[in-house]
Amino acid sequence: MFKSKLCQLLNIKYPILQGGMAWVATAELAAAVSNAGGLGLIGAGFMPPDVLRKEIQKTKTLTNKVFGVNIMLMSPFVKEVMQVVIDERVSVITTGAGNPGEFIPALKEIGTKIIPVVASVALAKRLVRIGVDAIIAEGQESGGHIGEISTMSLIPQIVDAVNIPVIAAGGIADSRGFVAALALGAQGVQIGTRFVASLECIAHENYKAAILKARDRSTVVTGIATGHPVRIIANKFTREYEAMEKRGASAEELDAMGTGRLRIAAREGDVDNGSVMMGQICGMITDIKSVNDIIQDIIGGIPKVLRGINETI
Ligand code: TUI
Repeated sequence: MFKSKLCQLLNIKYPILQGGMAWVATAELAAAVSNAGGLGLIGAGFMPPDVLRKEIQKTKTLTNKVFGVNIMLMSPFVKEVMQVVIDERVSVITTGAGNPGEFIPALKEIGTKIIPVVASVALAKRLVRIGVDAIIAEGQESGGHIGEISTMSLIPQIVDAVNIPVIAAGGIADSRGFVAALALGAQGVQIGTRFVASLECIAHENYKAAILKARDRSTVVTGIATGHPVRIIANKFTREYEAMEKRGASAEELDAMGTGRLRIAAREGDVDNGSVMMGQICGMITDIKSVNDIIQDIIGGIPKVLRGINETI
């Protein structure tokens, strides 16, 4: 059924990647997504290299399918983490929040597929020239660290600008989003928030409950002034952060205030003082189900969406 170039490139059944989300995308979620026919990824976030190595080794015990690692380029351990990925011969890496250019030659040498996340046409073009294998184009609907362009505007512009597979991310959680992404020219999708609201995801139950409770306008973007915009649920923490911004706090003070907040939310379940990252599609997510059911519901729902389109045009 899937002739997507991405399935051949990555050796996966369905062109569905799981977002490599720090503190929630562990071996359990990555293995579940890969076992269900997508591409699961460990979110390395700010993980020290030895912790990542253990997580990779754990994933290998949970699945014999391909999986990947998402590397946060703002991590202080980025160089060491890249070395772990190389040592462990991880098949695919995605990168977030920066330009992975300096690491590309070493990864290409061992055949690791490199798929950076970009939020602009300019960066996509630059990365294609230095040999990346595909591009994840992430709209500002996404959770966590984001760019400025919406998925609807970003995907077709990146598709027109590059000659490698484009994966759409931001605001996708069901068959409609999947078909829409392909209509815009993408070869596949990356899904984050929907996979956090799964049985297999180890995120704290309060975090999952916050996704189910959230509506379309529940998220805000903090950090625009510091140059690190992050989409999170509006809560006590974001109100305190905004108050500090109004008082004229420095970028360093503001960044320091945000440090460690994602772990508090995702692992300790403090959804008032923590940074509860999620995408704007959260308003549509109303149940916790297995990763396999999430993927099968998306794939199984495609014919109905296509029939609906055919009846309309
Ligand atoms: O990276 C993400 N999402 C993330 S990372 C993260 S951890 C974090 N914690 C606190 C503050 C900030 C981050 C949480 N969520 N998504 C991928 C992504 N990358 N979205 C946008 C970008 C991006 C933005 C600008 C990539 C490159 C870029 O410009 C780099 C350049 O050189 O132009």
